[in-house]
Amino acid sequence: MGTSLQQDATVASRGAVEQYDAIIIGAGVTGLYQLYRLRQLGISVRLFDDGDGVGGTWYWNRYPGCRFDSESETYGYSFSNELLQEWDWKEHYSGQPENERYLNYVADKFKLRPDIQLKSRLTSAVYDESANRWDLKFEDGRRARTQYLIGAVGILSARFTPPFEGVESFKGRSLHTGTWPKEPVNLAGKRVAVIGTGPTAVQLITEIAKEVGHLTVFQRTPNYCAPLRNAPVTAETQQRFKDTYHEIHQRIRETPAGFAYDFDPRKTLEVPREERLALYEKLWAMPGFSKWLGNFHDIMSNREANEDFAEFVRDKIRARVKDPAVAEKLVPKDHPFGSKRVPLESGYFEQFNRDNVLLVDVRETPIERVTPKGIKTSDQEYEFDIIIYATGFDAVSGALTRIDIRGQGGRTFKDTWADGPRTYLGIQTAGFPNFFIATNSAFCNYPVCAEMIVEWITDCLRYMSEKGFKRIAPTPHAEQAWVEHAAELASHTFLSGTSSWFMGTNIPGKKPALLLYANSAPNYRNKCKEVAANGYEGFVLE
Ligand code: NA7
Repeated sequence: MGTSLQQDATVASRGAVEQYDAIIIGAGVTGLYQLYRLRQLGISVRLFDDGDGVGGTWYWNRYPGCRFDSESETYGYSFSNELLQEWDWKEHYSGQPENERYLNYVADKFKLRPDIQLKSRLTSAVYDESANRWDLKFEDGRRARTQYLIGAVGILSARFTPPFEGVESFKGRSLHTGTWPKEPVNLAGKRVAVIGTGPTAVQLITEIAKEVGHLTVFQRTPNYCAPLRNAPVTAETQQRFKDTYHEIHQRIRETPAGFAYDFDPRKTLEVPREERLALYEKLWAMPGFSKWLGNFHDIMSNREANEDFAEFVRDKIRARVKDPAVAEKLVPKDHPFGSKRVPLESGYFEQFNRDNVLLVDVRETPIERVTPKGIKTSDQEYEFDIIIYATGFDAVSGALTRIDIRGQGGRTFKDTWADGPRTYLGIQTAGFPNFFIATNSAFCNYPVCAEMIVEWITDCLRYMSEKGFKRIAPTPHAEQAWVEHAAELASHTFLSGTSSWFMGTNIPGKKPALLLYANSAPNYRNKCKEVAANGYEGFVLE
């Protein structure tokens, strides 16, 4: 494909405008695979990333304790049997250093590096309608022009620090978990604050509590944390993975959320109490998200069913925390189980039994400001050497709306998405031709749907080349129907009642909207396939 395109693709020297057929933004799981696939089309393609290494999420989030909460064997790429056979996962829930090594291994194995430009932050992308090209500007002044622009920026990459008064005034060290330094951070003996108790903080706190001098955890919302039950992968299990990858991948493509477990089809409250409890205990003893995604199917739609399991989890928390007053603060009571991402933990609650760990409930005593010495709540000033913001991300839309993207008629992407994501299939937005959003925004184990989206985009570009099309964008009608359909699905969940990154309500001023597509992954995949099979129904190809 693309010989003619390739002919006019000239990589200009620095200072001039570089020209490509396709540009990918982001060197994470999706971007690397997209690069691999597009190169197979024979077009000129360049991948740009802000970091000075590949890995995306697994490059940036190098805070202590960072690891998968997906099973390792389901997170690796499935596209290359050679890769599957070569790579040994050391733990069932692999840690960040190994995950970063894995993605570097992939970049080397498939010789992706020559087409990757690191330390390049995209600041603007403007569509030139007459030439059907995207003009890109990077922070360092670099400029590039491309026919196809692919945003593989991830759903959790735009870091969020709450706008506390005085953040800049703090004289100690401030860190965000999402931009953790490469050099080791010496926490030994230090007075450390962690703001946040989401999945990131839960991993971090468990890891650092034993090392720091004193740790103060500022909690706004307690979470239904559940045991991860990580373990090393034995040689025998490793071999089993390698021998059965075909079955593993087939299974995770069939389940609703891309994991190797499926919901129990029975209705919670129709199952006798003793039997229910036996299932809860069984799930609790199992690793990973089994207690969420292997539970009765109606825990995510029926309040009473949800409450039945939520109470089981609350008792599990109470049993682990010695001081009953601290335990009650750690017990979530104001939102249903699963309406926020369930943090998986390996000894989190026990950290609050340590003498050097203090829990501050910021609903009781709100943070008033950050001071030069530490954090001032309505109650007192706490002094720190280090403040760690484990305060999450401007999810899904943030990474794109922070770039100045302008489509047809100068329309900005930020304005277009002001009320929430506006897409068709999650992949394209009307008025932004040849701009593809290569992120998995389904409720799905990330790489499982990301691989599908990359393949869909690749097939689409191949189809366009074969048919002589130069431009693709969804019709406003197809987009509107998709937005309504996504909202309709969202209305059947109870996610909208809880503040979380799922809803965007963790970001002050962000309009509440479910940011993820609340359909099962197989339904989503089938819909994408069907659209392609019908000649990209709902898209205008020119
Ligand atoms: P999350 O899940 O968004 O958690 C952020 C945490 O920071 C959460 O406990 C928030 O409390 C807390 N937060 C945010 N703003 C404030 C303010 N202003 N004051 C006090 N506390 C605050 O991000 P994570 O990084 O933990 O996890 C994101 C995803 O990464 C996760 O779902 C996994 O998929 C991987 P809140 O709950 O909003 O009251």
